[in-house]
Amino acid sequence: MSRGLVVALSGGVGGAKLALGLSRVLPPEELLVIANTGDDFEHLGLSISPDIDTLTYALAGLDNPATGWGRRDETWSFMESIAALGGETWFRLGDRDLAIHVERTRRLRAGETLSQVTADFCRRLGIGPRVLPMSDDRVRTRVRTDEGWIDFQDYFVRRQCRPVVRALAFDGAAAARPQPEAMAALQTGAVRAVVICPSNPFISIEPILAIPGLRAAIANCGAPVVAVSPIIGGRAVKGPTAKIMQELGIEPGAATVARRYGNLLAGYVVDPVDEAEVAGLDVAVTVAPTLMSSLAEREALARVVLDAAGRLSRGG
Ligand code: FO1
Repeated sequence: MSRGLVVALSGGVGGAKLALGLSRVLPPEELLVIANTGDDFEHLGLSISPDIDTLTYALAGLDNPATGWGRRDETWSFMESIAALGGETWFRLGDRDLAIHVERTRRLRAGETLSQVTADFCRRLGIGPRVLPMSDDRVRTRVRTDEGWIDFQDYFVRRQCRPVVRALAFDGAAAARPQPEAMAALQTGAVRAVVICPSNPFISIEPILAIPGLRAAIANCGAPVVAVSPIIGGRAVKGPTAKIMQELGIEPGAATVARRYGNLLAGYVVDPVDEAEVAGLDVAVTVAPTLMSSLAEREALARVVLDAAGRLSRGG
C-alpha cells in the first residue's frame, strides 16, 4: 500500500545527496525529483544539463565522489585533444560524461523533449525514481555582476564565482510551462511530502519555484513542504551560497534561507550548530546533522525529513 508520493526539488551536488538518500529509503514509484534546469547551457555545440546529470549520476551510483559532478573513474582524452585544437577546456567534460551530452544534444535536435531524453537515460541507467526537469522550455539563470550580465556557468565555473553578484535572473522562466507530469503528480492529492533539498536556494531552488504554476501547485498539493538548510553555521556546505547571500545584501544563515522560502515551508531541518539561529522561525524546526558525507548519512537525513513531514501531516 503506497504511503503517497514524495516530490523532491533539487539542484546539483547538495540536493543530489539527499535525493539519493530518499531513493534509498523509498520505493522507486514513491519518489519524483524535479530538477533545476536554469544551469543548462550550450557549450562546444552541446546541450548541457548539469543538475539533471548530477542527479542522474548520483541516483545511478556513477557520480564522482570527489567533485559531486561528472562521472567517477573518468578519463580526459577528449579534453586533452580539444585543448590541442584550441578548444575551450574551462568546463571539464570527461570521456565517459561526454556521451550523455552528445546523445542528449542529438535527441533534442531530433525533436525529443528534455523530459523524454531524461526519462530514457534514467531507464537505461537503471534509475527507478522519476527525474523530471522543472520545464521542457528553455530557462537560463543569468548573473548580473559589476561587469554586466553573464551566463551562470560562466560565473560559476569559468570565473569560479569570483565576480560580485548584484542580481540573479531566470531568463525564460515567465514563459516556461511547468513539466506536465510533475504538475499532474502535485495535483493528484496523493503527495505525502514535498522536500526542498539542500541546494543553493537562489541558483537551484528559486528557478524551479519561478516556473508559473509550480509554486502554487506545491503550496496546494495538500502535503507538508519540508526544506533542509543548505547552510551549516553560516557557511554553505559547498559552493557560493554564503558569498552570493552577502553580495545580495542578505544575511547568510539558515534562518534567512527559511525566510526566503516564505510561507511555502511547514518544516525546516537544520544542523545542531544552527539550532539557536532558527529558534524564532514560524516553521516547525527539526534539528539533525545535515552534513551528508556518507551514504548512511544521506539515508539518515532522508528519514529525518520524512519523519518531520509525517509529524506535520498528523498535525504534530
Ligand atoms: N563544475 C565545475 O566547477 N567545474 C567543471 O569543470 C564542471 C564541469 C561539469 C561537467 C558536467 C556537469 O554535469 C557538471 C559540471 N560542473 C562543473 C558542475 C556544474 O557547473 C554545477 O554542478 C552546477 O551547474 C551548479 O549546481
